[in-house]
Amino acid sequence: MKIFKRVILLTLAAMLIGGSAQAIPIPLRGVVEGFYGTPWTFKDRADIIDFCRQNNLNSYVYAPKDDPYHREKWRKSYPADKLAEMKNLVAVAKKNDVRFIFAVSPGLDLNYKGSKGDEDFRLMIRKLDAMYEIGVRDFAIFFDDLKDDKGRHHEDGKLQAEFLNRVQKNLHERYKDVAPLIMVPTEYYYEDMVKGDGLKPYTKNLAEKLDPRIVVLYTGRGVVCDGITNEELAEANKIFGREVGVWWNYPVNDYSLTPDGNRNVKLALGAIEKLPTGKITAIFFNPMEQVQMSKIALATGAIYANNPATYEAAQAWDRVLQEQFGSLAPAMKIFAEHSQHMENSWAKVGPPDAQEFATAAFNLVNAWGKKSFLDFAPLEQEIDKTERAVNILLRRLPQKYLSECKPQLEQLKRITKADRVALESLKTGQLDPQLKILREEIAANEKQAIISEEAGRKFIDDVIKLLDTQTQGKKRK
Ligand code: LOG
Repeated sequence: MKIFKRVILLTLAAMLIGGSAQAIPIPLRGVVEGFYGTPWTFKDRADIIDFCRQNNLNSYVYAPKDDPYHREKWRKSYPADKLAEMKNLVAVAKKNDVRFIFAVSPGLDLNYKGSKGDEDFRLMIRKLDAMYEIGVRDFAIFFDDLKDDKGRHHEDGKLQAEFLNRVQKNLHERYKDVAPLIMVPTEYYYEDMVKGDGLKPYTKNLAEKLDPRIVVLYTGRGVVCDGITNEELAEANKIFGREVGVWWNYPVNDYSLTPDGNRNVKLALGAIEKLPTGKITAIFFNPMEQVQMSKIALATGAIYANNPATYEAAQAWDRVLQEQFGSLAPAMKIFAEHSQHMENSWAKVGPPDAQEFATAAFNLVNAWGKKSFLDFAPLEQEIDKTERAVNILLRRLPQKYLSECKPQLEQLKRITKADRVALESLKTGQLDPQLKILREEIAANEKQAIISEEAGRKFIDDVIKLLDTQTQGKKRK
């Protein structure tokens, strides 16, 4: 009995020590409205700020690329109506205990030298002062995306640093309650900072001259990349001589383009993953124009940012889907599984889409190639499951979500319909002529929605290829 008691006590003690290891949240954590495309409305922003509070995120960065007053016409003051909306938003942020970080991107035409330089400095201060007056206490200046058509930029790291130092000094001399300035360099991802064994001159000069109190944000190895390791973060810290913050480009989808220029055609509905488990000073997640759909990834990001060391992407994803979609969570998970991975020639992030579906399809195609036993059941189940989920969501998802994801749901519906025809074609060994028509319909609709490229869509293409070559083979005989 005594021994038994001791075992229980020891177990309890171990649980207390091990299980309650103190969470260490990232000090600055939140959302950066930093995407290209239609900026969010003030209602969207108030909603996201409320979402931040609920999820223990403490910052919202105002940096919509296509707000002219943020970038192209940065010198201009906000008109009275916009300023009034901004003031309301700042008050909402304050009420929610969320820092409202106001950012300007002056790099397109900022002058650094001479009287023009002095004038631009004055205009920048005027711009920030107007924000101070409506209650903003956090400021950021961004210099990203200043490359020309040839992929070159003409920025001088020393001049940029001097400009930022001067802004920081001016603000801090006049105001006692302003937070350290935040900046994004022109070379903001690792592969753009280095050449051969050394740093490129811009980064070297910027790092050397920049006031050590100014917070630098970087995006990782690339602009949109498949994670950041602790070592990579340490390397960036070393380069800049300070603890850098992370600007994380997921779930942003402004680079998901169709040839005719439509944006945001694929939704990023996966969990945040592969981020550093050690100490980070700041992290901001760049969302999609689709504000409600962004909340899946953002809420997992919040779980991450509140305790990076213990974060488990799959577990966080389940929890978030349950919290946000309740009884629709199982259907939503199936849909989201088909829409996580973002990839193009320069970007790669997010878990692979619908892995079980893709594996079932791969096994079948593979078995066909090897002329071995064809087990149709696993893929048939995946198709059934997906089709059911899509139908449930199209019928029952509240309008605020449906208005953001209906094209993608309908596209997944087209894909699963074609998958079923493809599966039947494999069963009979004959290519159903319907399949190519369905495939063309899918292609035509990719102007609005892209989903499941390497899972559902790939199976259609694989089957067309398999059965086409077979018929051609027959013809040749
Ligand atoms: C932009 C950002 C954009 C994102 C994804 C940074 C620092 N800047 O290529 O505004 O939403 O990539 O397209 C960016 O990431 N530049």
